[in-house]
Amino acid sequence: MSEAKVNMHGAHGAEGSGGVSRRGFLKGAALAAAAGACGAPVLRALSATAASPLAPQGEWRPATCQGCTSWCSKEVYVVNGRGVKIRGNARSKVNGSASCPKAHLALQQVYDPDRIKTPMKRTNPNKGRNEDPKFVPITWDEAIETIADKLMELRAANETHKYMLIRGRYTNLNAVLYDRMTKILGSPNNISHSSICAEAEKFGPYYTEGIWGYRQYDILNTRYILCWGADPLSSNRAVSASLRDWGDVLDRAKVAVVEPRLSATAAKADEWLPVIPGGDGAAAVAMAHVILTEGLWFREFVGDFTDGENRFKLGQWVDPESFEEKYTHGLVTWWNMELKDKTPEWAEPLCGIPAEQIRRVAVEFASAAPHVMSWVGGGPCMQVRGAYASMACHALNGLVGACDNVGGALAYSKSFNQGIPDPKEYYDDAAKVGLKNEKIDQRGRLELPSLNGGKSGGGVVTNNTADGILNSDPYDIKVCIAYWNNFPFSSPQGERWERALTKIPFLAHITTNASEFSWFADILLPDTHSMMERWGFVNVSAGGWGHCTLMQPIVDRVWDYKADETEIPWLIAEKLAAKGFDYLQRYFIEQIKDPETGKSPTNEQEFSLYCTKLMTQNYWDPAKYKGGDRFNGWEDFCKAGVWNSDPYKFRARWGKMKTKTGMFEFYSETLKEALASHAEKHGVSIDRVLEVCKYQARGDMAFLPHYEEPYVLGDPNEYPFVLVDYKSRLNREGRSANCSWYHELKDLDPGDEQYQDVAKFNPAEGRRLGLKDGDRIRLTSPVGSIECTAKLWEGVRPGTISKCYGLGHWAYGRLASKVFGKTPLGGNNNDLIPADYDRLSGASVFYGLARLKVEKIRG
Ligand SMILES: Nc1nc2c(c(=O)[nH]1)N[C@H]1C(S)=C(S)[C@@H](COP(=O)(O)OP(=O)(O)OC[C@H]3O[C@@H](n4cnc5c(=O)[nH]c(N)nc54)[C@H](O)[C@@H]3O)O[C@H]1N2
Ligand SMILES: Nc1nc2c(c(=O)[nH]1)N[C@H]1C(S)=C(S)[C@@H](COP(=O)(O)OP(=O)(O)OC[C@H]3O[C@@H](n4cnc5c(=O)[nH]c(N)nc54)[C@H](O)[C@@H]3O)O[C@H]1N2
Ligand code: SF4
Ligand SMILES: [Mo]
Repeated sequence: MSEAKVNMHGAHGAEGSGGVSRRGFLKGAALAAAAGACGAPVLRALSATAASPLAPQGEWRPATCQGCTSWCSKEVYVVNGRGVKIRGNARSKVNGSASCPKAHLALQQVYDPDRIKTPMKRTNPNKGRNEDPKFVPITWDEAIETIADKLMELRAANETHKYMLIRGRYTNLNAVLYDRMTKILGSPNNISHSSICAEAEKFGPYYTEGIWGYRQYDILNTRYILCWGADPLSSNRAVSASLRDWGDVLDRAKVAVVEPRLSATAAKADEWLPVIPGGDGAAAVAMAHVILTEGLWFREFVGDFTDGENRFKLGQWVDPESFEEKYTHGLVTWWNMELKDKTPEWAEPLCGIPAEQIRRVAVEFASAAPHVMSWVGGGPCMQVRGAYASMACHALNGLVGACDNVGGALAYSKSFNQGIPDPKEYYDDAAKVGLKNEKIDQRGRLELPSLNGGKSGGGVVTNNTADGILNSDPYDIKVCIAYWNNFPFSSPQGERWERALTKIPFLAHITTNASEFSWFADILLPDTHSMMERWGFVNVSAGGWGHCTLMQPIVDRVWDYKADETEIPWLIAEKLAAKGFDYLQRYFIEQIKDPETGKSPTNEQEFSLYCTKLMTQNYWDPAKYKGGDRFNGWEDFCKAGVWNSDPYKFRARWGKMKTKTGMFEFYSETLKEALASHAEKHGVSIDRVLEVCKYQARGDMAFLPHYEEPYVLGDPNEYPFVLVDYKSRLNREGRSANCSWYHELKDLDPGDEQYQDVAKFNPAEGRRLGLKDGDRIRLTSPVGSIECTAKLWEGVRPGTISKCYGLGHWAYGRLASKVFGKTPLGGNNNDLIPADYDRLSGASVFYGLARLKVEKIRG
C-alpha cells in the first residue's frame, strides 16, 4: 500500500497534525491489538504515542454522527490528527450539545484494529460461507483497474444493465455513486437499503397527508405522547435530543407506549400498553372510536356536525351530509365503514390491551389535543399488513389536529440542498438501452406494488433483490459494487443473500470493516469512516428545527482509505476514460466544479470537496441565501459544521397537503388512485391486488385506515412464541458489534446483560419451560435457528420472546464474532425472520411475523 501521507483536513484552516508520526501510532495500535481482543485499544494506542502528560492540546472540530438516523451534528476533539472525544455540536438547534450513549462508539469504530487497511483481492475462486476468501493486499491501482475492466466487459457485451450498485447507509453525496454513475454506465439497478429500513412507516403519513418521509416531533410543547413501537430514548430519529429533553417532557406531558416489551421509553412512561404483536391497528381504531363517540375530535381541523350534535354513537350509521369537514376528507366514511362498532372491548382480545386502558389513553390523549402526538415507529408498520396499521396509528394525528401543530407530529423542516446537474447528456446509446430494463428487485410487479410516492413500483424492494439475482429474474447480475451495507446480516433470511452473492461473478465491497457481505466479494476497498475521515452532509429535523450537518475529514487517515461516494467513483471514471469510455469522467469534470473558483476537479480529493461545496452551496454562499442560518462563505460554514433552518411554520400545510384532495385523508383518494393504477397496469381488479399481496381489505376498505389481523408464520402449536425484535440503544445500526463498549454496556438496554445475547421470556412462561437465567438455548422459526442465552424478565409480554438485534456476526471482526469467518457471537435475529414484505410499501417485515420454538442446549 502507498506510504504517502493522507492529509485531508484543513479546508477550514484547521491546524496540521504535527507531532506524532503515523508509524508511531501504528506501533501503538499494533501493541494494543496484540495485547488481546481490545480492552480499550484506542486509549492504549494514545498513551503509547503521547510524549508526556503535557503533550500538545488539540481542538474541537465539527463532525456529523451517523450512528443512527438521528444524524446529530457533533464535535470531535482532535489531538495530533486523531479523534479522542466526542460531544454534541452546541450550534445545532436539532441536537445541541446532547449526546446519546452510542455516539462515543464511533471512536472505537474509527480506530478499530480490524478495519480494512488496504485494497484486497480474493484468491480463492470458490465462494460460499465455508470458503475462506483468502484475501491478499493489492494496490488501489490494481483494484480500480480490475473493476473498470469488468465494467468495460459489460459494455462490450451490451449488458450494461447487468451492473448493480447497492447502497446501505449513505450521505447526501450518494447522488454521485448511487445515482449518476449507475445511470451513466447504463444500468437501472441502483438498489438502496430503504425498504429494509422503514418504508412501511412512511406509508400512513403519505396516504393520509402526503408525506413520504419521517415526521419530527415537537416534544417540548406537547401534552401527550402516544408511542406506537417507537422507543425515542433508545432509537428512532432524535435520540440525543429526546434524551436531553425527556425529563422536561415528563414534567409537562403524559407518555403512553404501545409495545410488546418494556422498552426504555415504556419504563419511564405513565402508561405501558403491552400489545400483542400486530395488534396495534385494533387498538388504534378503538381509540379513534372512543375519540369520536366522546366528542373529542379537534373541530378546528376536522370540522363538526352542521348542527353541533354528536351523532357518532356506537353502531350507528351517520349521514355524510350531516358533517362538515374542514381540513380532512372522508371522516364519516371512515366511521361508517370501520369505526362505528370498533369499541375498546372489541379490540381487547385482538390487541391484548385492557379495554379500560385503551379508553383511558384515548380520552386523555384527545383531551390534551391538539398539543399531542401519535408517534408511529416501525414496530406496528414493518409487518405483512403493516401499511394499514401505519395508516390507522397515524390517522389519530388527524383526528386530534396534531399534524403540523404546536406540540404535535410535524413534517421535516424545509431544507435547501442543491442537486447535482442532470446526467442525461452523458448517456450514450448503450446506456439509453440499458436503462430501459426492468430493475432486478422486481418492484412494480403485481405482487410487489411498492407504492412509494403514489407510483406503482415507485420504491425499492431491497430484500427481494436477492431472489431476483438467485432466479436470474428478470436477468442475471454480473458485476456489483456495494457500499456501507451488509445485507446477509441486516436482511431477514439473509442466507438468501449469501447464495445470491455467491452467484454474482464479480463483486466489489466498499467498507470500513470486513463483514458478512465482504466474505463473498472479489475486491475489497477500504472506506473512510463517515464521522471523521471524509466529506459529506445530511439533513434531519427534530423538535421543530431542521439542520444540514457536514462531515469533514478532520482526522488523519491512519491507513489508505478512500471515500465511497466520491473518491472511488472518480478513480473508476479515470480508469474507464483511459479504456475508452469517458462519459462518466466528462460528467464529473464538466458538471461538478468548485462553486467558488469555477475550477474543475483534478483529483479525487478535489472532486469530493467540490461535490460537497456544490450541493451545500445554498447554505453557505451569501449570494444564494434561501433561509435559516447565514454564513459568510464556505470556510465559515465548515467552522460551524451545521446550518439550522428557520423556525417551523405551524399549520402551514393545513388544507395544502400533498394528497389528491389537499386535505388530511381518512378516506385516501390518494391511495385509491395509486392502487387503481397498479391494478390497471396488471389488468386486474384492486381486490385481486390486495389478495395477491396478502391483505384482508376488499372494496373501499382498502382506502381506509383499518385493522387487519397480523400475518404470522408458523403453527402456534409447534412454534408457541412470537419474536419481538428491537434495536439496542448501542446499535449503530448493524455496525457496533466490534466495539468493546457495546458488549460492556449492553445492560443499558432494559432487561439485557453485559457481554451476552439474551432472549428474554416472561418469567411465568420461562419457568414453565424449565428455563433459568443463563441457560444456553436454541431458538427456531420456520426458516432458521440461532443459539443464545435465556433470561427471564418481567418486561416481556407473555406469548412473545423479546430479543435485541445486533449480535450474531460471524465475519465482522475479532470482538464481533466468536471465531472470525466461522462462529457467530450470539445469534442474528434475521436468521429467524422469514423474508416477507408489506407489499404496498415494499418494506421488509421484521415484526409480528416469526413464530419461534425454544430448546435447551445440553452440556
Ligand atoms: N432484525 C433486524 N434487522 C434489521 C434492523 C432491525 O432493527 N432488526 N434494522 C434495519 C434497519 S432500520 C436498517 S437501516 C438496516 C441497515 O442495514 P445495512 O444498510 O446493511 O447497514 P449495516 O448493517 O449497518 O452495515 C453497514 C456495513 O457497512 C460497513 N461500514 C461500517 N461503517 C462504515 C462507514 O463508516 N462507511 C462505510 N462505507 N462502510 C461502513 C460495515 O461493513 C457494515 O457492516 O438494517 C436493518 N436490519
Ligand atoms: N439506538 C439506535 N437507534 C436507531 C438505530 C439504531 O441502529 N440504533 N437505527 C436508526 C434507523 S436506521 C431507523 S430506520 C430508526 C427506526 O426507528 P423505529 O422506527 O422507531 O424502529 P425500531 O427502533 O426498530 O423500533 C421498533 C420497535 O417496535 C417494537 N415492536 C415490535 N413488534 C411490535 C408490534 O407488533 N407493535 C408495536 N407497537 N411495537 C412492536 C420493538 O420492541 C421496538 O421497540 O431508528 C434509528 N435509530
Ligand atoms: S448515534 Fe444517533 S443519536 Fe447518537 S449521536 Fe449519533 S446520530 Fe445522534
Ligand atoms: Mo433504518
